[in-house]
Amino acid sequence: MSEKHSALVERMIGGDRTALAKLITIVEGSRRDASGILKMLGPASPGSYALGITGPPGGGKSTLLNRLTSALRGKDKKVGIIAVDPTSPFTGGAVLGDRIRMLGHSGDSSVFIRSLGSRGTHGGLSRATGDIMKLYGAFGMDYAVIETVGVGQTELDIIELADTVCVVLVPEAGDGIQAMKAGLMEIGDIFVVNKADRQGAQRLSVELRHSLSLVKSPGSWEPPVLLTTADRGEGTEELLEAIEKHADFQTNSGELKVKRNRRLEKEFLHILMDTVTDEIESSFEEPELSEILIRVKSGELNPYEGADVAIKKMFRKP
Ligand SMILES: Nc1nc2c(ncn2[C@@H]2O[C@H](COP(=O)(O)OP(=O)(O)OP(=O)(O)O)[C@@H](O)[C@H]2O)c(=O)[nH]1
Ligand SMILES: [Mg+2]
Repeated sequence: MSEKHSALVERMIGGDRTALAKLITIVEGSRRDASGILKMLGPASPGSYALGITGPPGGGKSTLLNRLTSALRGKDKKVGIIAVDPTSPFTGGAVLGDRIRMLGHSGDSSVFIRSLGSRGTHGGLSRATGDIMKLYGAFGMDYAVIETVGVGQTELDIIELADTVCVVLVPEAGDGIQAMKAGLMEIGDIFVVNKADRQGAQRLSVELRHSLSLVKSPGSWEPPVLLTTADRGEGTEELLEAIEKHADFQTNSGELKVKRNRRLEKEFLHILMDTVTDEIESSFEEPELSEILIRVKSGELNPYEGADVAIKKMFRKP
């Protein structure tokens, strides 16, 4: 089996999109298989620049991303997209196809789009998203873009994988307040008021600038607030410029390196804990340990005591 995986990895690195698609499916479906495949990619390479697009549902994130993708393609950049919908039980094309609105790029071999729902992502959506981003990096994508609806903890965990986070809001009643409640003000590097063709866009942008000015600190990045009308493509170039500016700022200040190093540390600890959990589960197949389990189950052994004994046996501690 790993033979087959290594052949797929080789083909994927050589630019084969079908191999990339297959690897994504495998990585999404099983943490163990993902581990085997990602080990083949070697040490963490710089990979793709990770961009996160988040905000309330229906704000025009996908429409904006579609435009942004065209702008990036205009600069000959390769783009890998992951549309994450934690509330959707579906994965794959048919249902989410509509959400992504990327039909304009379907024939472009330098754009790859994947949808992720809660079903089928063994080991968590955030794990799967991070692993797919690594595949995009190995495939040679310049940008790996994550689109997610910014509402809950799962989404916040996912958006932490991004080097630059764009928060997309719309001039609808309470959107600014919602953003603050959902913790979006803290995570945004760039704020976009989309649907600028609608009333209240200017007012929302002023409100946002005001709240951002209150938390400003000298020497740090000052998140810009941009106006866009995504369905007409207005404001896309300015958005791309802001993204590039933020990337440069972080590179020059050293923040990007710090952010990525921290992410690697967190990922490593997660992997380590998952691996230990797997080890523990499989070690109960050994008679010595299953006996401890039986004694705990029957009430003969206190669970805390049982855990101490089990750990000692598992890790061969004296
Ligand atoms: N009036 C107006 N409508 C827009 C604009 N941008 C997007 N829309 C429309 O808003 C609707 C939602 O757009 P999407 O791009 O699907 O929004 P989304 O944020 O990706 O939605 P979810 O992924 O479902 O959360 C669509 O009908 C778009 O055509 C805009 O600038 N102005
Ligand atoms: Mg969308």
